[in-house]
Amino acid sequence: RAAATEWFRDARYGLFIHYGLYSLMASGEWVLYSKKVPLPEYVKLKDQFTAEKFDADFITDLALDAGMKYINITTRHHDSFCLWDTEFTEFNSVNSPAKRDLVRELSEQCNKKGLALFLYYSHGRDWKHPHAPNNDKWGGAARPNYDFVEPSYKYGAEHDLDIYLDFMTNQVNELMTNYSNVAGIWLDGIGVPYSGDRSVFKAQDLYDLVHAKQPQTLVSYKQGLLGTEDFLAPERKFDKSKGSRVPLELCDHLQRKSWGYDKSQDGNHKKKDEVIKMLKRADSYPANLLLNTGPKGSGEIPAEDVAVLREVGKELKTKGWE
Ligand code: FUL
Repeated sequence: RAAATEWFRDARYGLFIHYGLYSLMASGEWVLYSKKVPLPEYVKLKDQFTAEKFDADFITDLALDAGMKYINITTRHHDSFCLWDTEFTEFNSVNSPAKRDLVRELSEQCNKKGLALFLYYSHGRDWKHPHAPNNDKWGGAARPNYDFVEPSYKYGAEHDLDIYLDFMTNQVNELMTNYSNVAGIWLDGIGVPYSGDRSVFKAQDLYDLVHAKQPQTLVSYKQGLLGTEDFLAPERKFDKSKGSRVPLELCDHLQRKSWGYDKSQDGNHKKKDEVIKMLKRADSYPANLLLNTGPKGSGEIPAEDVAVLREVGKELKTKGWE
């Protein structure tokens, strides 16, 4: 892992991809929560998920043109929908009209072209799994604040976190088994804002499992849950005075407000100079920049993002990083 860590320190720039059922609603990746979309309605989006323009060959070429060294894709965001062939839930892309394992497609292209692939996995914030953390116990935005009791959610005595932890362990194990050369597991977790005893998430067991399956795989848990993560991955900023023993990665988006595609932001995504500024800022930490694009429902990367990523790549090639 030491070599992987050194590689990561120098990688500097990666492409983050937020893609899922929410992309079809074109209102950002938190739409289920923010619009309190009833679950039976939301899950129907799966029947419209065709991903006909999701093109791993194109995406990996774009990342290379942009001067990036790696890609990170949301294998499963807070809405629970999985982009791979998982045996632990039917709520996945293979079981949709797309009938495709998008993680496999991306993994194959990345391996072929020498790009590293990181896998984003929402750890704990899950708006569909019956046993995921609930608002009563976990506070904050664990579940949508429906005006009714969602019948599938388990509350009170029926709630058993271990069932959910086992589910997540099985899924992460599956990702680590099905795909080779996994560069990183990027856990986006509810554990970070949680004020109680963090050991309840049994995260170390999960990290150990990842490392046992593929020793080179780096693990992060946002800005750090236990302090044993291989790198820190806070959003946008990090308190430099804290210092960091492990590499840092800052993530940010090309849209101005959200990670998942939001139609209302069309035409107003960040421009080349803003991206260069983000890169320089990240470099000054030093940190990598994980820059996000949100493909449309069809899987197509917004044309304005394609253009900006290529322009930045060109500038990096001609002027270098300084
Ligand atoms: C956050 C999530 O809630 C956002 O939707 C996004 O995925 C960001 C990178 O991490 O915790």
